[in-house]
Amino acid sequence: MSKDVRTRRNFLKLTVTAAGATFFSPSSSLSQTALAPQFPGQRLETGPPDYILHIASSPVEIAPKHIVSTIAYNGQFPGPLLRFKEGQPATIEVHNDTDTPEQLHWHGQMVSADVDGAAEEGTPFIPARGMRRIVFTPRPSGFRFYHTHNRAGADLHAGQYSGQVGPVYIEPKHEPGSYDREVFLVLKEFEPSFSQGGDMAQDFLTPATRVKELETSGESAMKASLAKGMPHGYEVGYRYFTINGRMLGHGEPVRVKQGERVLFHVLNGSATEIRSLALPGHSFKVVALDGNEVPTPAEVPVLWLGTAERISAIVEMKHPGVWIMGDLADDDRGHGMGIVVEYAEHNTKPVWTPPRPFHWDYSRFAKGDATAVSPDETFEMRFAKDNAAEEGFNRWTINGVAYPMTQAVVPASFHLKQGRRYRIRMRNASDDIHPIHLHRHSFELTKLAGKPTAGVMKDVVRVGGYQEMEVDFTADNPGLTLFHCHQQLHMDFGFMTLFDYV
Ligand SMILES: [Cu+2]
Repeated sequence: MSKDVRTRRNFLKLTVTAAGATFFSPSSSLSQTALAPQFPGQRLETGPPDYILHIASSPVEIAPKHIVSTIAYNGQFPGPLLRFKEGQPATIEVHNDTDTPEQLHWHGQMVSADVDGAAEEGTPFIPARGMRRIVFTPRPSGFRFYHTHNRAGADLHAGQYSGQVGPVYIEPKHEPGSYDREVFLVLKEFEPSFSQGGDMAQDFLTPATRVKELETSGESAMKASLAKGMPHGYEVGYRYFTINGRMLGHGEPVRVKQGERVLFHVLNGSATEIRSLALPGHSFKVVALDGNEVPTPAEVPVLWLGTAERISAIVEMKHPGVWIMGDLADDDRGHGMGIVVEYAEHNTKPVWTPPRPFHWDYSRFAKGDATAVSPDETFEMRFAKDNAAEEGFNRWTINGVAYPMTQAVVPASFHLKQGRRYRIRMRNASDDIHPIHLHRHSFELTKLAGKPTAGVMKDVVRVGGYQEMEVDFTADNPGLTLFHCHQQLHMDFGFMTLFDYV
């Protein structure tokens, strides 16, 4: 990733074409609202809301006198931490103070489609200069988040390229683990620009087994495209990198005491990037992935998170000093992706030392020796890239079909029966890593690059280039359900599909 990002940032800045933007114009979004299904069960609560959110254009000071202009929640980045109690209904008023209809998605929660915040599922838009009052019962417990679900297309000010990201913590009925305090970290880049080409380094993922057939197919499609004189499809790079909205060295340090156990809740709030995080001289005891407790908590020297992934990890503070907790990529860390961790009574210059080489393996946190329950049915999905096919952007397909760029609601491609257990067998015929997300359900990782596993529950998982992965889920939340790659450039250009209940 690091090398790639650095390369991309050095590419000539490209002018954004207006053409792409028209795919995603507010007017077309509005007309979709009219087509959205009706939800007769929708409640209109009249009491005071638990939270009020305002979506508005806001300056964000990422370093002293260094202000970026973006769209944010309540004039701050990240958006306010929203705390809920599991199973206790909550009311939220979302005011949209912009001129663009918005979608606010409750990522990782098992809510209904009318409040989930995805136009593709039929959630009504929060009208431009309007308000929507929503009611849902927060669940499951743990670290979730909220973010815009607007498509951005070629508009690098829209969708998740903006500052519309905030953490959610749903308090469980009983709090597991012992720690002294919690620290929420939101990783986020600013000032995106387009570039072309660059391979994504992915040697941090293990198992690393590639499938020859997928590789041959992906590589030959790419060669054929380049032979026709096509350029590489657009990628996005960033100028500034932040944790909790401040560049490294310009925010408040995380102040700790020797012997403290600090529970970090880390969210990758990026639109497109995979991030790493290390703290010299310390290790992370991972206790939850995507907010769900893992069967086997384990210590790791580095965290790796795809877009929208969350990791909750306890760090025992036993190495006094002043440290940089940062991304392994020197260039990204040098441009701000880090935060200072400062022990009491220490005030030296913050130190960074790279950790030993480390590979990320989800199954490290799995149930030992367990095998997953057999599914009732298996869906096959093949992911592929049509290089630069959509006005210079890569077009992405699932089983040969790109989700239409001009329309919000299309018929579902996969059909579920309530109560049944399904397996999704994902085969990635591209060289990119895809952080795959299923709305309104959690899935269990059951096979990683050919290796069986069980017990790890997530809502986003990275599928490596030319790899296979299997995840299982129970159809327990009726309604239209969106499945997509969480990389904004991929989801906007076809990498989405819908499940429905029949
Ligand atoms: Cu993707």
